[in-house]
Amino acid sequence: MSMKMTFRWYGEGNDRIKLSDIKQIPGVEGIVWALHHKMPGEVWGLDEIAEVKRQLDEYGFNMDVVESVNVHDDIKIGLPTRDKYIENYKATIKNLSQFGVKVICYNFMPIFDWTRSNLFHPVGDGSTALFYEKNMIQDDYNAMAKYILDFTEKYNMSFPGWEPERMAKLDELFKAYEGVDHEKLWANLKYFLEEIMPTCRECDIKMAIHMDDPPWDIFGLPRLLVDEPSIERFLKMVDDEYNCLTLCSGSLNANPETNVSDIIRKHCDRIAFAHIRNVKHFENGDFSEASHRDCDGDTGILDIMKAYHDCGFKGYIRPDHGRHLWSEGPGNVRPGYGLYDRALGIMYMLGVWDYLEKFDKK
Ligand SMILES: [Mn+2]
Repeated sequence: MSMKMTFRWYGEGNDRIKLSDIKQIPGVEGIVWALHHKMPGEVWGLDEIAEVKRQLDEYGFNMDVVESVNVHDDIKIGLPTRDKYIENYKATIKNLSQFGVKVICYNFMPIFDWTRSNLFHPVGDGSTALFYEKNMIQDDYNAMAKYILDFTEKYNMSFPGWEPERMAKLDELFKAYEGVDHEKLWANLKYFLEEIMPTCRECDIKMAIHMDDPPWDIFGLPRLLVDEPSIERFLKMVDDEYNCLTLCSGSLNANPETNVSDIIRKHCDRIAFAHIRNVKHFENGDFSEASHRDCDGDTGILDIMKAYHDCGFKGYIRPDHGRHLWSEGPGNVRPGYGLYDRALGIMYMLGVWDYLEKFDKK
């Protein structure tokens, strides 16, 4: 058994890409999915999950990986009400297990999910990509949130982790996180994982935490999963085979000091899910997302594929964000999640993988 290629899809009526289009990309076995209308903390119902299964079954895709079941802020803050939301999380895990789900990707970032300053930055060849301008993401969280929310409102979209209901209460949220420093957040993450691990074991579902993106504190909020030492700390803190990683090469390599392939070689047995993406760095600390081709960025896509191959990786892989190509642009594409560049990324990754399988078999 080898690694399994997947493709992220935002669901019927929420994603312009059709399952029938994804079916034509060679090698895709599964859809990385979620119930995107659910607020963090809500239980995912059996009927709702069954409906997605029906849609995916029609094309022969598995639904093994969910991204994401979002964690309620009260759990991250460590409020007494967290226990209620943790019970709900367990109920969702149990319901997902009835449909054969194997991996739940989630993150433990306070308030903001992935953060960028420009969603359609010109790459130079006519395409656009997500861009991070370091100077723009420092003090004024309202300006950054306004940029993202104006976009989602204008084009009638929602981004996971950027629910308008939550974002409307940003000042309140920041107040609630006062006093939640790195150590407090680590403790709250440990509490959450220790509570749910028995359910994960019983249901045979791996929890796979996504790295923080970008991998450093923003707006004074602590971020935990940022480099190799913090990954090591995380895995030792709850040393359980169901406590795993979604290793995101692009998130980690936003810090050019981080060597992603070294992390893969060290922790491969605990990587349940791999996000593969390339990042191009600029001297002033800005970065742009790039095509999956190794030489188009600095992340080391060839080294990453080789590391997974050498380790005999059997988990799930997906291309992470792609550029927006050809006619894709604001209004007709979900930023980072167009069809074409992610399909090209899959062909590049499978090309490398097939070559290694044939000529570099250990
Ligand atoms: Mn990712």
